[in-house]
Amino acid sequence: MVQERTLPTFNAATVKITKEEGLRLYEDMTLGRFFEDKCAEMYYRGKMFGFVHLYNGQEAVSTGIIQGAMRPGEDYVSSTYRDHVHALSAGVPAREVMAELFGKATGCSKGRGGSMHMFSAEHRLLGGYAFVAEGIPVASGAAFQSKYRREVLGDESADQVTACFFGDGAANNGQFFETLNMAALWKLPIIFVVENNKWAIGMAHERATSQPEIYKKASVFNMVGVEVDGMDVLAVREVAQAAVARARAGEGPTLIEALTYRFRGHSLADPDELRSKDEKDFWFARDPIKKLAAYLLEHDLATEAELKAIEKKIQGVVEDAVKFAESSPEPDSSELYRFIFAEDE
Ligand SMILES: Cc1ncc(C[n+]2csc(CCOP(=O)(O)OP(=O)(O)O)c2C)c(N)n1
Ligand SMILES: [Mg+2]
Repeated sequence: MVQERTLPTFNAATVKITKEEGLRLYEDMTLGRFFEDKCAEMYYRGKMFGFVHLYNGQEAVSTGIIQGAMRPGEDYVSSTYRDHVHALSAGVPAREVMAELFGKATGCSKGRGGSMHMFSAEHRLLGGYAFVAEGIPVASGAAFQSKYRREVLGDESADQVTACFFGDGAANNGQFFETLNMAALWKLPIIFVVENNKWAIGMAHERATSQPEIYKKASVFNMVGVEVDGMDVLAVREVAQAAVARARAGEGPTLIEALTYRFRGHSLADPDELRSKDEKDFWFARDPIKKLAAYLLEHDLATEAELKAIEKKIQGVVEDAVKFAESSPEPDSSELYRFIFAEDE
């Protein structure tokens, strides 16, 4: 049997959630999963180019943080190259994410970004960043401007919180340490979310870091650090709500380490031969979508028929996104130099 780090316990009996919110979380996670299963199909059919990194298995993190604790579209989100599902949770329409993956002009980054560079000013998605840890200082800049506008310029409406997602591998990069120091010093309204999926491509987390419990690194910055079972959307939602409340109250950042696992290889080009069957089985048995479904059924917050109806609806959303992407135009070559610099409206 593999030695897995003990997942923190969570008392689901204390959860307060309405039926409406429970179903919303279920819908968001289902969208993430179905959307990406379709991405794999489209990639292998040659519809997408470049590297495509899927998020299957990690959905409870995106949904629990963004949909469970933030104000999607008002608060800021920054991501990595594994960004499709963060974009969907932040409210970017599935059509625009799929069209971006197809490199079409109707994509959220106008077909210029592709899989690793989802962006939407409208949805306050600060971008997917392909350089490991690159989003950490960018997200902190967004958090800084909220604080500056509120406290220095007196704009009471500038109470946005920023969620900054990155991986275990990124937590060994210098930008992590420099930025967490400043964010704590300046009490920025930000939550740093490390999605510890145990691997950085083929590098096992334990082989790359002196302190594998990443949340403990927060203490040296006088920052709150918490670990959470990243396969349990309700547990993620709870720690995220506390972190967002702290950030909005001006009490500074939190480092959340979500223990999770990607169900597929690093990218769709990865044959995924390094990870053991035992390890995969351990995590497959903790599928976050099945876990939420069981909770909702057990607590009379949903019926089988309601969950099936959501799945059917989402299948339709994903099919529609593919049709939209396929029938959308390529970016026009006359516009090759557009969108490099900001334009006057
Ligand atoms: C600065 C930098 N160094 C190296 C790479 C190559 N690279 C791409 S993904 C990756 C692994 C990152 O792993 P992690 O942060 O755990 O994220 P995950 O892929 O597990 O979501 C590396 C080293 C890169 N993109 N950027
Ligand atoms: Mg990783």
